[in-house]
Amino acid sequence: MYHFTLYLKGSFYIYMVASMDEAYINEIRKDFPILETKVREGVPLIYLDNAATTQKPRQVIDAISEYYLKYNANVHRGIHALSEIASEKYEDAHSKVAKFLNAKFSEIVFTKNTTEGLNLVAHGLRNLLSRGDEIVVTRMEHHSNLVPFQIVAKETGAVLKFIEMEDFEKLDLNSAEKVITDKTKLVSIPHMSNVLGTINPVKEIAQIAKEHDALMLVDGAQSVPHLKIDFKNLGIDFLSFSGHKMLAPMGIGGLVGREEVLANYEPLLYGGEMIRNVDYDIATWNDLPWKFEAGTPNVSGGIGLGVAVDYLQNIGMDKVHQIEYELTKYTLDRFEELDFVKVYGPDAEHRGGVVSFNVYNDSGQLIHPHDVSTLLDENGIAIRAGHHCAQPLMKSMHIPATNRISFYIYNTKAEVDRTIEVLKQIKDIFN
Ligand code: C6P
Repeated sequence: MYHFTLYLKGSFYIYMVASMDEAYINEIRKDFPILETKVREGVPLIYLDNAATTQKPRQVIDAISEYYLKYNANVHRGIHALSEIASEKYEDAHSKVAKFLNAKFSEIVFTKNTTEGLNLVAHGLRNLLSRGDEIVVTRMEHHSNLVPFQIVAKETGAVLKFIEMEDFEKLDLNSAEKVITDKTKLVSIPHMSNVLGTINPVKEIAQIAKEHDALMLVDGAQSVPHLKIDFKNLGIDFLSFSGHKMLAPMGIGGLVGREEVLANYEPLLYGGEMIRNVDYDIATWNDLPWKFEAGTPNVSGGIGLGVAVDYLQNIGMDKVHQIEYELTKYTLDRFEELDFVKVYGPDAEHRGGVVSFNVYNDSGQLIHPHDVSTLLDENGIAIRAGHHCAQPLMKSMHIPATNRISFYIYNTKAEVDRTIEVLKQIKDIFN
């Protein structure tokens, strides 16, 4: 609760409040056995690659083990005790996610990941598009929210349009007003950029989309794990996210879809589980959400996602955001002191816990992010370096790649300090 320090007078109280939060983070860290890892002899792990995937708490790992140790069975098929327990727990997980995001049970489709959810929407869009119709995305897309729409546009003769950015920091709302028109059938934006960290004005853009009767999809890969989300209140039609970026295992995620839209939407996959009645020549579809979950689902993953949601709700999403905000603000302030580091994206108030940056030597030459991340790794520090699956954004910024630090609930300011210490050494090596 560092921000309380603003209202308290006297350094003693400031110290007390600050150390309370440190103790709180240390308690959280105890739930993540992997954080005790020594990357190599005497080198502890500093994990700052959470936008790629987060670590998993013991509670989630235990829930997955429990499923396989005690009640492994297929769901919605067997009339036997194990299948009943598995089905109940799997459905419970849908209920937990629905509550977490303020959506209805029928609106929660479990998918493999964000990418699958985005593809599901793109696939169904084929039925709604005619030649000359338009799909609108942004200039800051992850490939997963771009390539599926490139393909659909090519197949249907639709046109792909882009909301422009201002100073590579935020979306330009004037541009959104211009490119979203009555020809637009779908608008899809990232809630939070995985490169710039920018938190985008979803509600405002959804309102523009609505004025033109366009569907609104949000790529929530980087927001659902970090922000309090109210699906209903956002006024959107679809929201896609990944479990593995929010403490859950890999291979599970969700697409939230407005019930009225999902009811008439085309599934991505056909087969078992998603049907109601099948004849040799025709079939009808199951109720929501099962119409979109063809085949045997990832039952243990779904249950793990439910437990991850419990874990986050115990902390509280406001608190999650606060922890990340403090770390991000601290990092941006410390980077400001360093003349050899260039940071991309907006200030801490307008971004989530993602900080992309580049490092330059004393002659002003870029030290390639792959070299930086390799040397950080030698010191046990895991960050991501590269184009972050956003090649068009990198090209428009005229940079080959960036380094990226990304935070979650278990990171500390001491980890940021250590990273900066090593970055200074790296700069000296490249002089
Ligand atoms: N970004 C990163 O390191 P999947 O792979 O389906 O779980 O998530 C795809 C995805 C979609 N949109 C955004 C904004 C994302 O950040 C990601 C995943 C990871 O930035 C892996 S490339």
